[in-house]
Amino acid sequence: MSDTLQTKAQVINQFLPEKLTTKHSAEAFAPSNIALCKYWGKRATELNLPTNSSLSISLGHLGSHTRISHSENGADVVKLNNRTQDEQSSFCRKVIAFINLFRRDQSIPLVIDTRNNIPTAAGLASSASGFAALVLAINDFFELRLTKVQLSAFARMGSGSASRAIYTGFVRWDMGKQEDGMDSVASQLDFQWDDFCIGLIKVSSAKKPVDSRSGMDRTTATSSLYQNWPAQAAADLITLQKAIENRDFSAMGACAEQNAMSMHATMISAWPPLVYWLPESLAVMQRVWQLRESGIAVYFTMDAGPNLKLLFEESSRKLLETEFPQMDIIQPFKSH
Ligand code: 2P0
Repeated sequence: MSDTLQTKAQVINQFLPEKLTTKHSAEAFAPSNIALCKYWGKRATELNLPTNSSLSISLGHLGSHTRISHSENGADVVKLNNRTQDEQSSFCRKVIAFINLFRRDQSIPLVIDTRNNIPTAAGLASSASGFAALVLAINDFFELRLTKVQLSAFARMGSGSASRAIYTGFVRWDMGKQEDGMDSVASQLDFQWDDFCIGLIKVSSAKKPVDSRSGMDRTTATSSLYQNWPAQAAADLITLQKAIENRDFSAMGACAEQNAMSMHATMISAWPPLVYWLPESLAVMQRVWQLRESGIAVYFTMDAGPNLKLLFEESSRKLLETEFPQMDIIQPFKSH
């Protein structure tokens, strides 16, 4: 797997005016998303170019709000959930490094204020919605008039899954094949599924020992099962898209669950092994399998962590709320 020769700065620079103009302030929102066909592995790390296409469902009103305004004191200020972040913190450094791709050498001190409304109890990553909201706010603040394709490509350079967070509903991120990644972008599938429910079950709030970026790198470098992954993901993407088009909930759920388990199989066979599951994760999986045996259409998916996301329809909601009282329920297609 070789890295592309182009840097983020080189790719982005082609789409920027020489001298930036600025607004007084700009604000943007991007939703969090959960992959039904996972992004797992990169063919090029600098631009976060994936080895497979992926498909996600966005989480409606749950995500990140980012506001950009001029800083009065001549220095950048980065805030997260109303708290000013230390300039050495990894959050602050990531945000400033990303903004600098656009600001380049122009002295425009900024206040970048991000608020996540993802319930802390949900155990969801916020880098996808965070980078998508940031790129949308940058586009507005600097009056760049970028297209959605460009916004998705630039969000991907912050975090792969952020490419999908430019859109709502069902979103497909095509892996693309160009070296500059400008064809590795997401698009929205034109399908509503009003009864679709996602149940977030958090089994642990402990910081995970290996973050998903490192986990992905370790898996691609050391797991012999990984070689099967790109072909399986490609087949799953087709199955999922058909199931969504046909409103076939069981076909959709079964494919999403098997896709997540296959991704975890590649992690488990990495070295050193990556087992994100906790005993409580397995207990929830087993309960889901029992419920399915008894005729309830419920499936799960999991990311690089111990928490589960249940997939079900409105008709099973009451029963599942009783089974899993700790679950946060999201209906991506219902307005709140
Ligand atoms: C996904 N994950 O499709 C997959 C499933 C985790 C497991 O996207 O390195 O934070 O920033 O591109 O986007 C999490 O990985 O990785 C992720 P980077 P990212 O949702």
